Amino acid sequence: MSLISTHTIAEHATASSCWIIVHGKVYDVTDFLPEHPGGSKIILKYAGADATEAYDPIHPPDAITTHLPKEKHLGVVDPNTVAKVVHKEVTAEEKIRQELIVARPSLDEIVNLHDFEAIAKAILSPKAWAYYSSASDDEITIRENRAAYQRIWFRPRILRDVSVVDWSTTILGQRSSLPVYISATALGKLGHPDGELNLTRAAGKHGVIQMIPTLASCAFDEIVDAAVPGQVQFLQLYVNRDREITRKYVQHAEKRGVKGLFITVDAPQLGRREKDMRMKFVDESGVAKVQENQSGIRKDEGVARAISVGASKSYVTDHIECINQSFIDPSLSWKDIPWFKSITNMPIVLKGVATPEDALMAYDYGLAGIVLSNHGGRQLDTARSGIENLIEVVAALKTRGPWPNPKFEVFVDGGVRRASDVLKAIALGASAVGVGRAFMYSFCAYGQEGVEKAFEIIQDELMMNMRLLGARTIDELSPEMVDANALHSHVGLTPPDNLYNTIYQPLALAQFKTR
Ligand code: 173
Repeated sequence: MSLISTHTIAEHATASSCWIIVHGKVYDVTDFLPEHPGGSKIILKYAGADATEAYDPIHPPDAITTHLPKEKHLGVVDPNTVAKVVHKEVTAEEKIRQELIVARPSLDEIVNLHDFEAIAKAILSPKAWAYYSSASDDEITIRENRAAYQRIWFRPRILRDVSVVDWSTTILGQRSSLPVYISATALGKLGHPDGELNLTRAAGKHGVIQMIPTLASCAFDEIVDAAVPGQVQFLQLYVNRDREITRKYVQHAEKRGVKGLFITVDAPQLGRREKDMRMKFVDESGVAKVQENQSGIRKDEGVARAISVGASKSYVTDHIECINQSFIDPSLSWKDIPWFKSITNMPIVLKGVATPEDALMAYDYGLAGIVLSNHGGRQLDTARSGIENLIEVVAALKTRGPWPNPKFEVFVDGGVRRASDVLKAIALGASAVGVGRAFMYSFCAYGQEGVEKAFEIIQDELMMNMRLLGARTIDELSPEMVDANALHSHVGLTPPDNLYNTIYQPLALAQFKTR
């Protein structure tokens, strides 16, 4: 491979000749500019220069090598020409962030899952925190996801010899050390250089099941390769408009040993996440930016929308490129279900069901289960919580036959932070619950060790709560152990969730220009 000097690369910094550096390799992306799903502008920002930092969080490492024809791979950067000391202006905010990273509490001081979130909030880049923490519109649903669990009260049983308790279970027929699986969250590398691999490695050590996101920062095969023999992984699927791409992806996943397919059905269009959207008006360090009127750039799109709405090249943020075009298909419908069943033998679960009507349809279509989810409050705001929907859904499914039904499992996700939340969901009929953000924040804060610590915390809490509840196994959890009478009441006083509320970042209003 030829060595190319940074000087030569810098000469190709326009739309008529555009070279970029990614991971030390030089690419001619001139012809690719009009095809880039994120638009050409974002690439041109790095024309003639190193684009790795912008590329990494949102592209699998092999995206550029597989999409760009071989003759456009020009060579490698001549290391002798790379400036040795790169002086980057460090803002006051960035300095504080760096100091906080060093001053993180030791892992021993972490006692609950909220701690990870608080640390992630302090040390993540403003862009990453905005993207991860945001939810749609007024962010009512994201908060309701927490509040709903607190409207359920326990009815513990006593004197049951709880010296031995076992919280292991099976999920879609697969052994799991916890009644909790790692739910899919996108763009892990925004928060940690190893991205989703932190989850894979921790899950492999602890026998926890990981759901691999379609929009992972790491390549799918990288995540599967990082699993230990026998480790169970599921796949979360965004259905591409081009069904051939989806077919290949699903069949590849099955061939690589993935044990369950979770099709996201609550996102025909992405919700408006205002914290994320406002980041367009803020620079990397969190300082408000004055906006110029750049044509072709809509200013109301955040990270998630920018990379998801393939239909229009104008939906682009300044700093985020598209990973993929058209991977969300708004025409997806029940009519597609037989096709999914024809292309895979994996159990198929619909992720994002919210009503008994749809739960029964999923059942009648012969699917393996549903996730009662509102996408972590990121889609339809004021949608009810999964845990609230669980009660009606289980009642409806009981009309189809005995319950629990080994052929049809119901999962719940959204707002789970405590083992008590997990136990409430299972008592009310869920097979297991999904946890997304909390595990992601644990690796943002401490990498793989953080995720392992999160598992340990959940186990400790499970042991204590199962003993106090009088349930020795997951099977012994029953509806009589909870009082969910207040669950459907959306008014009333509940003690405030102080830990969560301390972290919760209230939505902000539009900012005046700085003079
Ligand atoms: O919730 C999300 O942010 C999400 O699912 C998503 C969708 C498209 C791109 C990135 C993330």
